[in-house]
Amino acid sequence: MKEILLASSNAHKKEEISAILSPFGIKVLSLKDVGEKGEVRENGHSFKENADIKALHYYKRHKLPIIADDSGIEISYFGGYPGVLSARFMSHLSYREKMELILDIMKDVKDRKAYFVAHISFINDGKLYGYEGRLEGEIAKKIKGENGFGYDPIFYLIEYQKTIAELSDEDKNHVSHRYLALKEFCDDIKKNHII
Ligand code: ITT
Repeated sequence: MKEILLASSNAHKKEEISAILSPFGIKVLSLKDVGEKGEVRENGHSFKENADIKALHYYKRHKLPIIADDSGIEISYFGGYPGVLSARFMSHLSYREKMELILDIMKDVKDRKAYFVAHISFINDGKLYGYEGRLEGEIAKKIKGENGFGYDPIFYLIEYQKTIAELSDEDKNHVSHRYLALKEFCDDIKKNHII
């Protein structure tokens, strides 16, 4: 098994990324496994910049192959907001309250288009690689479902007629923005042996 350190303190990301990468013979280590607390200032202006910041930070300290994920939700009606600020937007509110606020603001809005975006940065042997996944959906009318994390209960997939939080973990990991980015990463491993 090849080992990669995940530069993230989000346990949900760890679960999803491990499930997607384990069939490729990759074991994902968490920051806890290497005694890290996971505090990095994410002051980039794009998903790529923030994923690079996280990956480089831990590469300097551990010299292991590092993978980092920076992701978020872009809502068309808000001009793409909260985007890179998805984790920090309205941080005094719980996710449930944030979602209620969004649904309330958008209750009569017709343009409900939204995107989940994930940028995966990978560093090995001093080389930096990047992969991006983008999933189109709609902001649901109601909060629905218990699975997943973050904004999954309001992200509606027309193809499934369900929110992502109503999908099984397995189904989410076959369609998500994170899966789409990691698929490119796995293709690169197969073609170019980057690990
Ligand atoms: P790390 O930086 O430590 O990886 P984080 O949760 O702070 O953890 P981000 O800065 O990348 O990660 O913020 C991502 C936020 O975007 C996340 O907290 C959710 O609010 C949202 N998000 C990203 N992917 C999501 C997904 O698959 N489902 C629901 N919400 C998601």
